This record gives sequence, structure tokens and C-alpha cells, in this order.
Amino acid sequence: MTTSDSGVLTQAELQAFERMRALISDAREVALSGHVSPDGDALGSELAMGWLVSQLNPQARVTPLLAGDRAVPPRYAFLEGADRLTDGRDYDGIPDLFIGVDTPTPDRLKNARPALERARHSVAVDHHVSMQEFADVNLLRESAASTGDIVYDFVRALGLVPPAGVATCLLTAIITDTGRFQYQNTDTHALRAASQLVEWGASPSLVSERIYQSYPLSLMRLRAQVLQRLSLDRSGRVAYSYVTQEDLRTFQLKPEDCDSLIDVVREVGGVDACVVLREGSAGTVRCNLRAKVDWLDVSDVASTFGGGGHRAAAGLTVACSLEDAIGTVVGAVSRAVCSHPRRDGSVAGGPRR
Ligand SMILES: [Mn+2]
Repeated sequence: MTTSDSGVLTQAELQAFERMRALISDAREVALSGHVSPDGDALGSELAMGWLVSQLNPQARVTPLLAGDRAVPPRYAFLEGADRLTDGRDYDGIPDLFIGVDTPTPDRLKNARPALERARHSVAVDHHVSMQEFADVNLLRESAASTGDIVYDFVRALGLVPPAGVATCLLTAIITDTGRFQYQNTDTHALRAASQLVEWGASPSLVSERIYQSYPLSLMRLRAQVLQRLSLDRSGRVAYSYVTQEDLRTFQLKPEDCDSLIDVVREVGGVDACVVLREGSAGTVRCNLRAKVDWLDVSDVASTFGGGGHRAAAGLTVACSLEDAIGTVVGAVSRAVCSHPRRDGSVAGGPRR
């Protein structure tokens, strides 16, 4: 293994890479999966890792799995290898090696979990604070902006040069998890990796066009509705909005179509946090939380409701009405925010006249 880029890697990470390389080289049957309701990081990292496995071990049979019940979200269908993703329920192989990416717990593997349980060996690569080290080899780097950053390091450490399509998978992972290099997790590692990936042929404009400029008109109309309902908590430091079951029927959208709405709410100036609540079908409410300031850890708030995520981006599900969820969840975020002094130049309430 070459260590040309090992300056950023810890000794433990280099050892984990070496063990991963050995397990990959010895495997004849390899299955991979990211988490259920996959995002750009889960899919991009999984597909890039799948390519990496076939480079290290061309004889291996490699099956990238989908953990959830649904097909690949249309905006990620352009990723190279996305057409080879297999429904976890249709896979009955006994992998010599299972590789989980961007997945903090086995239950987030849902339909791919049986493959993990049947596997002789397992590897997990992740950056979630809440990660339970469930595999034989666990590479957890909480400071990584995305799992794609870590897979990128593995590619570099092995001295591999990916084709443009695979570089685009990793660039997608980094762009989506950093919110287009706008979230607090955006760091020099992510930017350097992105630069090298573009050098290898990845196209930032293609990623932007496919992921951020390809919304159906119905979703744009729902965005308008979400903007109409935009509210501030009593302190004026938390912006929130919501989506009802009725909205999904009216606009003929699926729950996962709502993932991008949090970015609309975060555009409000002067707030420290934002929340989007989405009414579920079974008396539950899914809440997406974002911190806009470094000192706030929304995964802390999420964990008090049994949820999880990262410092700046977390999610949780509560079993109550939408109205009650607004009270309790926005209330909890509000308390977390108000434990810290208000920042200067707050403009959330609009200009004071
Ligand atoms: Mn991720």
C-alpha cells in the first residue's frame, strides 16, 4: 500500500486500510450496502467502494445492495454503477465479506442486514458520531465531512486512479454531505479531495445539475407551501416549517422527496437552527434538524428523542400529532439554542423599525 497521502491518516486508519485490503483480496463473494433511505454519500461511497473492490480483486463477485424497499432515488440514478444496485431482499449470497458504508447501526441496513449476518467477515466505514462498531473492521472518522472522504483516502492509499464516473460518485458524496460546501463540516480535506476528484474527471456541474436542479415542478410547489408556513420560535432563533400527509397527496410526492426542504428553511438569516417536520402515515412525525452555528450540537437534541446524526445535521421520529411535535421538538431545539448567548447582528425577526 502506498502512503503518499498518509499525512492525513492516523496509524489506526492505516492499519484498518491494510486489514480491509487483505479482506477484500481474499474474498470471492463481496456484498456492500449503505443505509436505508440512501443519500448521495451512502450511494456515492457504496458505488465507489464497489469499484475499488473489483480493482483489488477482479475475480470477486461484487454485489452492491439497496437497504430500503424503494428503487434508487431518480436524482442519483446517474451515478456510475447505480443500475447494478440490487434490492437487499433479492440477494441470497453468503458473502465472504460485507462492507457497510455511511451506516452507523446494523438496523439502518434494513433489507441488507441479513447479508451482513450471513457474511464471514465485515467492514464498516463511517463518520456518524453515533456509530456502533458492529463490523470486524470498523473505520470510524467522526471528523470526516462525508464517508466519501474516507473512501477517497482508501483509494489514494492504494495508489488507485478512478475513472471519471467513479470520481463523480465520490464528489457526489462530498458535495451532498457538505451541502455544496456550505455546512460547518466543510473542511480542507473535503475541498482537497474534491479538487483531486475533479482532476480525475469528476464534473461538479453535472452533480449540481442532476441533484440540485432537477426537482419536479410539484416539489417546487410544495417548497412554496413550506415557505408560506415558515415560522420562528419565540426566541426568534429557530426557524421551522412542516409538511402534512395532505401535502404529499396534493402534490403527489413521496416522503423522501421532502429531504431537500430543510435547505429552504436554513436560508432564513440570523437563526441558529432550523427544523422541518413531516407528518408520517402512522401517527408519527419525522423531524429534520440543522445547526447553523458551530457551538450547537443538534445530534444531542435528536438523541433525547431516540434519533441521531451529526453535530450540524440530525433527525428523529416522534409518535404524536404534528402540532405536538412542533411544541416538543422545536421547543427542545429552542432550549438548546437559548442556553448560549445570542449572536450579534441577529436579523431573523426582520429589520427593527
Ligand atoms: Mn454521510
